[in-house]
Amino acid sequence: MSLTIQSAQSIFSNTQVPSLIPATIALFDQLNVDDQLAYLWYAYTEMGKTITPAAPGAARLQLAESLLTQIKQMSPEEQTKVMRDLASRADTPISRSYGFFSVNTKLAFWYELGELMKQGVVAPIPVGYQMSPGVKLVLEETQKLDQGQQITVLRNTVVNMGFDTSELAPSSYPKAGAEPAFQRTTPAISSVKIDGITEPAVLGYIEAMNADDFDAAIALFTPDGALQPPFQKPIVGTQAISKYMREEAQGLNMMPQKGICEVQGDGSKQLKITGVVQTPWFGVNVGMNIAWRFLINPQGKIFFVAIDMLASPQELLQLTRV
Ligand code: 45D
Repeated sequence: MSLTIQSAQSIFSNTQVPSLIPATIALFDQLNVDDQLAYLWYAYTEMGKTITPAAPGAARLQLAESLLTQIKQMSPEEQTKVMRDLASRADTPISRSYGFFSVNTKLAFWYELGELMKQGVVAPIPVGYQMSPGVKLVLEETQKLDQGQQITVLRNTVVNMGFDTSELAPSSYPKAGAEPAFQRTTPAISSVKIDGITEPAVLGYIEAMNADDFDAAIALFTPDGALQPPFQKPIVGTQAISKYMREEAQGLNMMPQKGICEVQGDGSKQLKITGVVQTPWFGVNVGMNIAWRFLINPQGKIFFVAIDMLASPQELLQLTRV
């Protein structure tokens, strides 16, 4: 019997409890564009009182530089329009360029825009803007989230901005392979120990990811293997996974804590591991509670791994099927 991605997606299906993250984003999506920008600004600055992202490296800003330079030269009205176009995913040249950015370059672009707003170089929220009840509601919902969930909401809204370029031919901007490296905030975690887990492919995966050694991580997958990031569809095939990892998995600290392993009749194994992941954007200051659900084929290769955001820290201990 061959393994399918569809059946792999449903292993340990009790992990996917309703998460407050998509619920909050759904509320956000209902706001009009000015309210969305205002919400994000308030959420971002409010969060900034306790945690602020690390300044992106110069290399990453360089990818966003030509847009930032154009925006700096605009009138405040034009600057506001650019932000509205990004939030409403309008088809404009700037919104298209942004749509081609990698996740981390989108974040770096907004980081810099935020700094320019603080300096008064770029227009802040339109003068006379009155916070609507809708914005208040989404802010209240956001306050119920832990910090790891809050930064995920911000990240995902930033990712969704800009013109949807998924149907367009790839742009030459940014250049392929130009994704700059993240500096690790802490030394790589070398020896991996996970309570209840001895599976070499899993231990090897975590070790490789903690060293940004994506070639080593990819070598653990079957050629038709898949990786499913939080709230996304599976990314299928080692080439696609490799590209994704280079763009989005650099500098992550993965700290799996415990797990369970169930051997199936055909010799494949299903494993669920819970633990904490830190992003280089916030370093050791924010931990995200997550689960990995692995399907290992009888030959010991990774056929499927899903990464899920956990709804609460209690779920770190929730390792059974029911
Ligand atoms: O003016 O095993 C606004 C994988 C607009 C790989 C803004 C993984 C208004 C495999 C936008 C607000 C990657 C899947 C300004 C594991 C405005 C694997 C600016 C998981 C100025 C474990 C906003 C990794 C800004 C995970 C600057 C779970 C916002 C990674 C910046 C999670 C927000 C990473 C930032 C997360 C958010 C990173 C920097 C959640 C970063 C979030």
